[in-house]
Amino acid sequence: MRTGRPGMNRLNMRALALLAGALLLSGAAQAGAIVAKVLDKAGKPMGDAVIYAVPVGTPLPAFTAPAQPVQVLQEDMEFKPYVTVVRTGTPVAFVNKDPHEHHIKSFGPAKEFEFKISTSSPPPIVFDRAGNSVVVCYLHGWMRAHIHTVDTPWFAVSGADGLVRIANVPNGDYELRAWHPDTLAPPLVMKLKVSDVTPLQEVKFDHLPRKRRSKPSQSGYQGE
Ligand SMILES: [Cu+2]
Repeated sequence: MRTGRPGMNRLNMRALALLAGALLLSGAAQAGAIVAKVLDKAGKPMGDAVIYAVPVGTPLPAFTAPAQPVQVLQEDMEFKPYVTVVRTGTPVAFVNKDPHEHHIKSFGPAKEFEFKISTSSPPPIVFDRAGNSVVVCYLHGWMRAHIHTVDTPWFAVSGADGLVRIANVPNGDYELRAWHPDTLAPPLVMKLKVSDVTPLQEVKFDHLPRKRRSKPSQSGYQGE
């Protein structure tokens, strides 16, 4: 039956025109996602890498502080997460979920601080300078975390499968930078053009992940 066809076509045309209009309207704000796979020197997937995109030739969007501070927990006698990445200016709150006191100290250069934390949390700390801070606990030597501050809103940390996804990155030219806590080398830098379809990026480091110091298994810290 051909009688219904012209109507269908008109409908489709109208839908297409609406779609094209919507795309035109959003033209300036078209954004894609950056997806990367992080590998170690042996070619195996590597977690805990900070991947961030710095625009080239276009200014950074204005910073707006998040409504709530980013949290780093002390839970089960560990810092969670191990690696946190924030944009410069972001407040970070330390929250102790353990029934024990922790004595937290950070080593710069990005932000240095030291405090004891039990049931009440100290005020959030504003990470106002780009760079890395290593965070340790003086009472529990295995506890360690990294808070990595970057001057861009587009960042992510790789999972154990090595995968990273940074969503809503406006189309354009970027430097994709990659930092990992187990190397003192400066971040890797790759040029990247973000478009509607940005191919998977491979980020390969020149080191192997270090074995992390684990907490004692037979201690009374495990639960009470
Ligand atoms: Cu502790």
